[in-house]
Amino acid sequence: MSKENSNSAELDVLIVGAGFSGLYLLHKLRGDGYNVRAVEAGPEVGGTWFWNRYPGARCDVESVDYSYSWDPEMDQTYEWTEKYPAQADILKYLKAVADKNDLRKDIDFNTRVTQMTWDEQTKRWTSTTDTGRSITSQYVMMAVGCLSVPKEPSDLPNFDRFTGEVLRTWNWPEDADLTGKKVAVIGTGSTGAQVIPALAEIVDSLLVIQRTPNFVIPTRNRPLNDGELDEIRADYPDRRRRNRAHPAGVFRSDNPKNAMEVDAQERHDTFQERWEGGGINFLGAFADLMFNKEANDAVCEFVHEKIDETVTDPAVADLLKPRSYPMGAKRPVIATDYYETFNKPNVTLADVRTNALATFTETGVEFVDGSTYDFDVLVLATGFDSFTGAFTQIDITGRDGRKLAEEWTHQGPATYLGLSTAGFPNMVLVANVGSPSVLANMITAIEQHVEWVSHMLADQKANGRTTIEAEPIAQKQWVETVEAIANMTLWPQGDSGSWYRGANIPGKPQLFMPYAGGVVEYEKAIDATRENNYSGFVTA
Ligand code: FAD
Ligand code: N01
Repeated sequence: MSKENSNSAELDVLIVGAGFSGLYLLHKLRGDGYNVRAVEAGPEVGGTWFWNRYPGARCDVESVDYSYSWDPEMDQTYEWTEKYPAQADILKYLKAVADKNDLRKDIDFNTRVTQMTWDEQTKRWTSTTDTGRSITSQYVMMAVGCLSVPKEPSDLPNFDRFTGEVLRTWNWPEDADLTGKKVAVIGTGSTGAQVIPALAEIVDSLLVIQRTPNFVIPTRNRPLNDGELDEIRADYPDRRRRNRAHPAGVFRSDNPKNAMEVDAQERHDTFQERWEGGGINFLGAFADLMFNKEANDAVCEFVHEKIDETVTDPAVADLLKPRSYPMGAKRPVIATDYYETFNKPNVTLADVRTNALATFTETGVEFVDGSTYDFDVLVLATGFDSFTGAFTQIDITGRDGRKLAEEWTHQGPATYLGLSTAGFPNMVLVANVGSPSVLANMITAIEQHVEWVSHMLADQKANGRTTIEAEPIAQKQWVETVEAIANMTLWPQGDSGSWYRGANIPGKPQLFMPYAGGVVEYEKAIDATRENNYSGFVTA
């Protein structure tokens, strides 16, 4: 049972993070009867959807699917208003979940875990926070997020010289008003492609600093029609089942045909139809788009054609065309009016591959050709230290003094089934490296993990066991499996600088981090190990 005073606590389970993962863990494990608490660095629940408040922020999974499946009552009553939810709508939903289930009383907000140490004698973790708390627990659940630590702007030349305002998309001030200002945005990934069109509507001038162009598919967001939500509600249980049965964790009407088996006209018509429909369904146009280079070349050509059709200045259109990697090797971007934005008279594209950014100045930037741009506000949409960042920023000491940050910074992350890492007993990773996570509808991936954890903890208790940890050999094989599956696809190919493999951070070890086999195969793997008395884990 728990003992607690203001500066210390003794728990069965400590959860780090109160986004989708942490909230469900808290609800589920509390319901299972454990003495459990969560700590959250931010002042509110929501994780990603609390921090990323930039104009235009929106999810690319449909709202009715980007929500928990474990509360049928909420499925029947929650009023989603748009096909794809905006950041504020998802945050509102998560606040409603927290309130309905009275989760806040077991969350310490504005509290960052800075250190975690395993004690081999007591078989418990001691976690220390930046508020001076010391929390011991038998298990720690790392619900810290794959995309929760921003990339530092240290690779921007003389960045510190700029004296204007700097805004970061991952922690956007609620009161920021850029109306009528001269603004520059660095970054044209999923975040950049959402914030750029939104800002272009209100600012005086917008300089878009692009390094690697992306394939940007139109979202085609719209309000939910009258009666549409009722139809979905009538079908919700089946809809949830279909989502769980699709490798992407969300049902997509995938075309079973291969792109190169049909003639050029059918290929084009299929791409066109999917383009008009918008969203990630575009990726289901043909079965082999991520497996066959020729098929991928065809879809790249189609998107290039769309860029030419949309962007009036041919030189700008040319710079917007990705050429150095297959579509999908970098996370495809879903956004509204992205290419159209470059026709606006107040928008200028600066491509730093053809004209490098030489230096920041006090008032803006200078490029190698000597041209300069001044602006009042710089927006950083430069991405994240993905997967490992939230782990390596905590001083985690496992058995025999092993330091997780040292191991993962030099060798890269290693896990068994994306759930556990050898040398760090009773530390569970949630929807992060080594599991489908970002290659799926993340809510499905999160629910798989939380359910598995709930069973695992019950089994440990029933078997009188106190520790569980990845076996080194099983871990090595899983890392190789994750890499091998990725290598069967076009995901790891080309010069994309993708955060999927750490290539966006200078010096970060490069290996493909998410499991690309899909949530269905993944669920079979994690269920199999459980049914096999936790094969691949050392339990005691
Ligand atoms: P997070 O939401 O990242 O929450 C982790 C929490 O842990 C954070 O609040 C953080 O403050 C906290 N934390 C981290 N370290 C510590 C520490 N040491 N101490 C205390 N607290 C800590 N996924 C999709 O499936 N579809 C989408 O359309 C989609 N859109 C996205 C858009 C953006 C802008 C971003 C950044 C991500 C998007 N994702 C999307 C991925 C998204 O991160 C997941 O879908 C999901 O929200 C992750 O939930 P989580 O709880 O695992 O992690
Ligand atoms: O980050 P990114 P993001 N000089 O890493 C550029 C999810 N998400 O925040 O490609 C110049 O993709 C960098 O250039 P390059 C989604 O999973 C989803 O946009 O490295 N440029 C790139 O253009 C997504 O994939 C939604 O050459 C520099 C950009 O910054 C993930 O979050 C919305 C630079 C970073 O792009 C991350 O997306 C938003 C430098 N020194 C996010 N450093 C949905 O709609 C970096 N860049 C679902």
